[in-house]
Amino acid sequence: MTSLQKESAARSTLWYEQPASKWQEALPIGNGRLGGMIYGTVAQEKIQLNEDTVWYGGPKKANNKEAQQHLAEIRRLLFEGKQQEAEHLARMALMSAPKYLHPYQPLGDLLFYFLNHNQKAEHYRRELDLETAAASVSYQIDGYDYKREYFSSTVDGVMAIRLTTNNPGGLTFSVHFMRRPFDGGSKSIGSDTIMMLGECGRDGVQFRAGLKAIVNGGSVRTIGDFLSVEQASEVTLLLAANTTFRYDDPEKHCLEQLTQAAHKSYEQLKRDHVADYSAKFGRVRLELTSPSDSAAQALPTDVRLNKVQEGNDDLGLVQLFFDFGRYLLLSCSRPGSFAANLQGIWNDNYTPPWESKFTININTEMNYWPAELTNLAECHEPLFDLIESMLPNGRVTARDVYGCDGFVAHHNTNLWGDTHVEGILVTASIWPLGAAWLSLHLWEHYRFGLDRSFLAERAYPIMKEAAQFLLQYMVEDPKGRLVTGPSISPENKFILPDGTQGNLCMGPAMDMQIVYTLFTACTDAANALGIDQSFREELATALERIPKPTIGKHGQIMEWLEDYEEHDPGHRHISQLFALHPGEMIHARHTPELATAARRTLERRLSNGGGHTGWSRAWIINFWARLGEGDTAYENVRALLAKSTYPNLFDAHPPFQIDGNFGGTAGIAEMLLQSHGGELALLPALPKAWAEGKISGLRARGGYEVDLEWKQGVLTQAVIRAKHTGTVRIYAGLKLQAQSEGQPVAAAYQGDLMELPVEAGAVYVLTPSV
Ligand code: FUC
Repeated sequence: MTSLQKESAARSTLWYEQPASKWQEALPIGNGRLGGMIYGTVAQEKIQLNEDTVWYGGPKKANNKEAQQHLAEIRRLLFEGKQQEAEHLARMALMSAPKYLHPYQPLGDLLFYFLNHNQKAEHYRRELDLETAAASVSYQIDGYDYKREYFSSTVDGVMAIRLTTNNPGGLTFSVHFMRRPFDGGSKSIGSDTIMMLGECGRDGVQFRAGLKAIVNGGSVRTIGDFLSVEQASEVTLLLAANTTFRYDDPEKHCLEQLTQAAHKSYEQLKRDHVADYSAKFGRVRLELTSPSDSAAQALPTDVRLNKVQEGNDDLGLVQLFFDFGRYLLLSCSRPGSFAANLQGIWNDNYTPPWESKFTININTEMNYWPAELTNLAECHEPLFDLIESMLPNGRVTARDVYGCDGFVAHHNTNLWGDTHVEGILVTASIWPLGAAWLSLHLWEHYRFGLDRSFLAERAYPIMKEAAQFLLQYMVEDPKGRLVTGPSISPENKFILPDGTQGNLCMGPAMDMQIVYTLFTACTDAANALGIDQSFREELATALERIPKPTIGKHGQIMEWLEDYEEHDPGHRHISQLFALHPGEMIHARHTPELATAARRTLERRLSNGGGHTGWSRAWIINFWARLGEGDTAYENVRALLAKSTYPNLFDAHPPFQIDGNFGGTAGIAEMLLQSHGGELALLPALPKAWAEGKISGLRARGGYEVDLEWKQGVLTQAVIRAKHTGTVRIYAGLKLQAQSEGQPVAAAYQGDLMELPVEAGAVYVLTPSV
C-alpha cells in the first residue's frame, strides 16, 4: 500500500481492537438483499444473517368495510369539537383490532467453531472498509497470522467468506446454520454444501440458505448439520439465501448461485464486487480538513465515538458517518432488492421493534433522502417497486374504506404492500397520507435526473392516483376550506380549551402541506408532459382552497388547523415543518416570516426535549440546514453522534433504526448543497467548525452534479457538470465568475442570484469574483 492508499483506507474504515460483544458492535455487510452482521469472535465466529424477503406470516387484507357509513359522522363530530366521541367511533369504524402487520425476521445465524483457537489471539483487528464494502478480521495465534474477509456481492448474489493462515494446514473448523423459531433443520448436499430449510409461519415465505466450502490444502466433509473443514490453509465459503417470495424453488436457486459463484476464483469474485460497488460509492467524496485528523484516525472507531460523547470534535468521524450512510444504502437497497425497512436489512430479532417494517409517516421516506442528493439514484429503485406493489391494495383501501377512487395508504406497510388502517393506535393509525408522501419520491427522482420517460410511465401515473384520492376524499370545513380528515399530526396529541386531549382531527398541517406539495408536483409534471389540462384545473381550484402554513400564538408554525397547545411540545415528530423539509413551501430567503416561525417551532421542540430519537435528530439537522443555520445544524450532527449512535455507527432510536443514519447523511449533504426553490444554493449552511474542506459529486435538482471547495469558511471553487441545457440560478452568498473549458461564461446577476446559461455535457468552474 502506498501512503496515499493507506490514508484513504483509514479515512473510510470502521475498525476495532476487539470482537463484537453485542449486535450493536457487529459490522454490517449486504448486497441489497442478503445481509450479515460480523461479530469477528476468534474461537467461535458468528455471522447473523438476513435476507430481505424473510417476513413472518402473510399479507393482511384488513380494510374495515364499515368505515364508509361512519365517515360523515366522525367528521361532523370533529368539526363540532366532540373529540372523545369522534375517536370512540373511529376506533371501531376505521381500525381493525387484530390486523397488525407481521414482522420482518432474521434468516438465522452462521456459527463457527475453530479448533486450537482457545489461546489468546494477539494483534487483533476487526474492520469494515467502506471503499470496498468488505469486512475483515485478523489476529495472530502462536505467531501465525489468521485472516478472515467477508463481503456480500451484488454481482454474484452470494456472500463470500475467505479464511486464510500462514500456518500450513492450520484451519480446522466446523460451521453450521442456526435458527430458533420455525427451524426446519439442515441437510447436506454432497460433501461440501449444507442447506438450511425453513418457513415463516403458516402463510409465510419458505426460505433456504446454502453454504458451500472450497478448500485449498485441506479437506471438507459434512457431519450432522455441520460442514467440517480440516487442516486447510485457505478456505472460501460461499453463502446463498432465497425465499419463495421471489422463487418457486429457492433451494434450486441457491444451488445455482453457489455453483456459478464457485466457477470464479475468490479474487475474481472480490474484484467484481469491488468494481461494482466502488464505482457507485466513489461518486461522492467528502473531506473535512481538521488538524487533529491523523491523531483521530489512529484510534479505533468506538474510541473516537466515546471521545465525541465526551464533548470532543472529530470531523473525520463526521465524514465517516456520512460515508457509512452511503455505504448502508448501497448495501441494503439495490435495483431488484426490497426497499430498506426500519432496519435496512439488518435485524437479529424475531419480534423486532415496530416489526422492522416500513413506517411511512416519516421513517421510510427518510431512508431515501440521501439517494438522489448523494448520487445513488439507482438505490431509490426498490422504493419505487414497493410503491408500485402497494398500488393495487391502495386502490381497494381507497374504495372500501373511503368510497374514493385513487391510491391511499396509511402509516405502515410491509413486504406485501398492505395499505389498510393498521392496528388500534389512535396516535398513529388513521393517517391516510402515506401514498401521497411516498409518491413524491418518484417526483424527486425525476427532478434530479429529468428522465421524461420515467416521469411519463412510472412517476406521474402514481402521483396522479394519489392526488385523485385526495381530491375526492377531502371535505369542506365550516370556513369553506378543503381539508383532509379524519387524520392526525403524526403522532402528537393536542389539548382542547376544555382540557380534553386528542389525536384525531381535520386538516392537520402536515397533511395539508403534503397535499399542496403533491398537487403542485402533479401540476408541474402534467405541464412538463403537456397532458391532463382539465385535471390541472381541478388541482388549481383545490390548491386555492386548502389551508396553508399559518403562524400561531407562540410564533410557531401551527401543527393543527386550530392553534391548540401541544400535549408534548418536545415531540419527536415535527410534522408541521414538512413544509420546510422535505417540502419547499417555507424557504429561508423566499418566505422569511414563515422561516422565522419555523425556527421558533424548532427552538420550542428542542427546548422541550425534542430530538431524543435518532431519526428526529436527523430531521432536525435537515431543518436547520434548510434555514441556513450551519452552526446549529452541526450541533445537531454532533448530538446525533454523541447521543444516538452505536459503536458500529448504527443509528439508535434507541433501539437500532436505520433512518437516523440516512437522515443524518442527507442532512450533512444538505448543509453543503441545496437545490430546492428553483435555485442551487452553494454551502448554504456551512458551520464555522468546518472551515476548510471539499465535496465532490453531489447531485442537484435540474440535472447537475456539483463539486465544492472552501477555505476559511468561504467558497473557493464550485464545479457544475450540467446534464441538460438551460439556465441555472445559483445562490452562493458571494459574487462568482464562471468559466467553461478555460473560457469565461457570461452570467447575469439578479440581486444575489447568478443566472448561468449551461449546455448539456459542459463543465463550469465558478470562482469568487475578484
Ligand atoms: C414512528 C415513530 C417512532 C418509531 C416508529 C417506527 O411511529 O414515531 O419513533 O420511529 O415510527
